[in-house]
Formats: sequence, structure tokens, C-alpha cells
Amino acid sequence: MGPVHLSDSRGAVVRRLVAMLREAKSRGAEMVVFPELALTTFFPRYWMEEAEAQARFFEAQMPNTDVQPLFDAARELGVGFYLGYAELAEDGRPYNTAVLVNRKGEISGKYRKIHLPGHMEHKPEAPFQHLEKKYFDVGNLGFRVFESEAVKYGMCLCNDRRWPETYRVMALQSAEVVMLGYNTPSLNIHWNEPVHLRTTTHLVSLQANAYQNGIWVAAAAKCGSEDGHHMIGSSVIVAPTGEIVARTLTQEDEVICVSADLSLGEHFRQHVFNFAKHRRPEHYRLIVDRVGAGDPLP
Ligand code: CDV
Repeated sequence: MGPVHLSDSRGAVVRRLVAMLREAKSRGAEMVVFPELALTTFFPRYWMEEAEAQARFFEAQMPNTDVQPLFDAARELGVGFYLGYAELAEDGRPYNTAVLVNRKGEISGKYRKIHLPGHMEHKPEAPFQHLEKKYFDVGNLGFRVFESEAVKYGMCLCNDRRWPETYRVMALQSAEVVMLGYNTPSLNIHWNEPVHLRTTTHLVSLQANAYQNGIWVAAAAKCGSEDGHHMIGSSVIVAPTGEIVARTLTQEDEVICVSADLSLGEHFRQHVFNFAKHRRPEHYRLIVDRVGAGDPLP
């Protein structure tokens, strides 16, 4: 998905999403993955009060009047979708959220982002902010797997894709496809990271984790330059072999499509990554007992 600028209305964004859903349908798609925070610009780059952010960029209901046309199109076309958005929950808590919508246009799964990157404090010296830790609470729904229309879907969001724990927890629930949306700025505000590494580390995370868990991974970026802030593209679909089987070419709205053989992952899950046969959890205790390297054991 190309950029969404501050001046773009939700209605205009949803029209773009519906157009992509229709194109995907015309190419045989049954499930479509849209990006993280797809309805708005990537607002955590801007410093503001939480109340202002919530009033401008969060959804208190899903679907709501602005987004309803996307749900209607899903039902009309018989195509499901994954959509990332900023959620203001019923209890008033803010989350970076993704929903799974089935081919009848019904919400059949929800994920709230767990690995929130960035910082809480204002960094006036930085070229832009990354305030996910200020605007969002840590997700409270875990990494669940949802069976929808005979496919087992896992969901995560952006920075989650860099953590092997994300995929393994879902693979242990027999996920077949992990869907994720992301917004990755081309510049790293924390260190002088070469720009090409932003794409390299994105791809290596997806490819390694697809292979090591025998799963398909479908990753959709919001990309291009949002009001002068450039984000990497490279939305991809990765097979359980670890191979990239489709990749975007542009930094605009663009649909990539794959006919995914879900049984492909079985070869890996029955042999090299037969978890029941080969995993040794008694030697993995530190993964849950210790948070940071060198921390005291609890
Ligand atoms: N939106 C994100 O979670 N972005 C993170 C980084 C760049 C802060 C990412 O892992 O892409």
C-alpha cells in the first residue's frame, strides 16, 4: 500500500483498500493482507498528547461508518482480509490491532501488537519520533491462531515479525499462514543503520521464520513517502521453504498474489521440524524465565 498522508480522509483510504480487494478477487484471491495502521498515516512518528492521537487516529468501533464499505465488499466478493488499525478498546485502552475478517465480512479473529518498538519520551533531536510505546498498550490477546474457512491463520504486526518467539508460539498451535502488516521507516532514528539493511533484516526475518516453522508468511507494507517520511516497501509472500514467491515492485498501491499450497509446510513439519519428535523444551527454559541476556533468573 502506498503512502497515506495526514490530509487523507478515512473514506479515501477505504476506497483504495476496496479497489485492491476487487483486484485481488479478480486474480483469484480468497484472503487479502493489508498493512499495519492501514487507515491512517503512521502517526507514531509525530509527538502529540495521547488524547489528540486517540481523537484523530483511533477507531472506537470496527467496523464503523468509514470502514463499512470494506466489510461490505468482502461479503459481496467472498474475500476475507486482515486489516491493521489503531483500536480504542471498550475499556478505553489503546492498542495497535489487526482483525481477521472472513469471507462473509465478519470479524473472526483479533490480534493486539505485543512487541511495541520505539520510545515514550519526546526526542526533539531526532528527525522524527517512534512513539508506539507512548500511544499503545502492550497487546493482551497473546499470539492466537484462528481457524477460518478451513485455514489456520496466525497474526502479528510489524516489529513482531523480527522475533522468533512470535512464529514459534503460533506454529505450536498449527498455524499454516501467518499474516502481518508493517510500517518500517527507511531511516533508523536510533543509529546510523545503512538503508539497505532495513530491507535485508525485514526479509531475512520472514524467510528464516517461514522455513523454521513450516508456514506461509504474507507481509504487507505501507510504503513510499508519507508527508516526506519514507518507508521501505518489499511486501512479500514467503513459502514454507523460506523462498520469496511474490514481491512488490512499486511503492504505490499494488496487489501481489499467490496460490498457496498449504500442504507444502507439511514436508517440513513431518520431518526436520517435526516439533513433537525433535523439540527439547527442557533445554529452552531460559526463553521464558529470563527476559534480557544476563538478567538474574527470577
Ligand atoms: N512499526 C514498527 O513496528 N516498526 C519497526 C521498527 C522499524 C521501529 C519494525 O520492526 O519495522
